[in-house]
Amino acid sequence: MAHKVVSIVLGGGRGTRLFPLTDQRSKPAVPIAGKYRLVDIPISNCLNSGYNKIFVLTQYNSASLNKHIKNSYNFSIFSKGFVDILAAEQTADGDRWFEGTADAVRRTQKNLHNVDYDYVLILSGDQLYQMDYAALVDFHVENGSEITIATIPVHEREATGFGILKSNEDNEITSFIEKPSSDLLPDWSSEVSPDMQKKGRNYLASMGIYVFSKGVLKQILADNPGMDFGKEIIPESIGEKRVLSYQFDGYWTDIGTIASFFEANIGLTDDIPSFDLFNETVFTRARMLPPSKVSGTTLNNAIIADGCIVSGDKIDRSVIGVRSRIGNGTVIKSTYMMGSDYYEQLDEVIEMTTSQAPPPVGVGERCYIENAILDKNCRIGNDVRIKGGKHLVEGDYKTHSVVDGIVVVKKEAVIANGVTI
Ligand code: ADQ
Ligand code: ADP
Repeated sequence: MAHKVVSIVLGGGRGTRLFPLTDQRSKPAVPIAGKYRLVDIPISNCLNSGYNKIFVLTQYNSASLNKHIKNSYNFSIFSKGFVDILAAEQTADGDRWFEGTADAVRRTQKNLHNVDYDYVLILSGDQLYQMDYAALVDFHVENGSEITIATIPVHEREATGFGILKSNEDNEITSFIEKPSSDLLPDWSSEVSPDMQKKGRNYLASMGIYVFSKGVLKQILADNPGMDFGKEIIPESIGEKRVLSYQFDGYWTDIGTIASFFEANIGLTDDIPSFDLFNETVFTRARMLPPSKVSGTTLNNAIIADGCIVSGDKIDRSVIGVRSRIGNGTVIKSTYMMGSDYYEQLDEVIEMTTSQAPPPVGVGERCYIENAILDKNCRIGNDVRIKGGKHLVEGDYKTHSVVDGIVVVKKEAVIANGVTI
């Protein structure tokens, strides 16, 4: 049976861990996989699960996010579906920012009044996975749960970054600790399947995906002043409410840091990728772009989005985003190039390459680029060499940042001919 569900996507706090990608845009608007935005992942999971009443909560609204949502998600008036953005700065009761995930939901609850629902599905905006939420909600209803947390076994080395829990044989969660320090970890391992045990995934982590029954969420948010689900609301509900664990065994990864974001994007180019873009539809804006044109380039595990003009020498284990232009003789390895928002006309490009003007949008001729993320609309001249790695000094520079050895060239950055990073 289809249950009445409203989905709330936690679109992002300050997004500092993804800096500089979040310097000029809100986290949900960060481009992934060459043609999508982060927010398309949870929204697509909702739509593929049959849930089309969706709020996206974000700390600050950006023209880019609004435009994306408005142009991507149009529902027929008969479906009553919507994707609405609720930004912290627009709330009437003061201009206080959302102070945490529970605070964000608490302060947007009034927007739910006009929606017909029995269950609230709360989702994170910075994870890459495909999941049928309808199975999760069915589990919640069939087991008489009040709060259900989607969980996944994780390895010890990751466990300190998650909420870790223990459950009994009826899937009831008996204890929960948010991001335990490593000295506490030994007490928190669980019995997991032999397959997971073999992989060393002995800790049951919260995926930050919650189902609440309507009245339960209302009551908790009224009675518990906690600002965060992970720090206060969830641990304090254990023993008070019926809180169940719904174990997920598919691929799931957190993409809230530059390193994990980079890995997730490059991982898409694997022969057998963990996240399969060819499986369920990931929805996004339908752009009417021409097919990509490639000349003289050796392509190896390359994902090339629409509207690109590529004449480089070699592209290896890389994702090349919409409208990318890559010049003759250029080599690109283990790089996520996000692409551009617009084209320059051919005569403009010729003018730019023959004058002292900044280089045209895209990557010029004879460049070597490795271990990098190139944000949208950057202009990289000819003979530029960018090679990320541990040898580089971490930090934030004018045109780029170095984070975990990955060079992140900033949006709209101009890198002149011959520069080496
Ligand atoms: P974290 O991801 O560290 O842990 P948090 O920083 O609260 O928790 O973020 C959860 C999601 O909400 C993220 O998508 C974030 O961008 C977003 N978010 C944070 N503050 C927000 C705000 N004020 N307004 C809107 N969105 C906001 C959580 C749980 C852990 C669990 C992991 C799984 O607390 O228990 O293990 O998720 O990734
Ligand atoms: P991002 O994708 O990096 O978040 P935005 O979406 O905020 O960036 O801005 C990109 C938008 O700018 C695109 O939707 C595009 O339509 C628009 N745009 C169109 N023409 C130009 C131009 N000449 N220069 C810059 N932006 C342009």
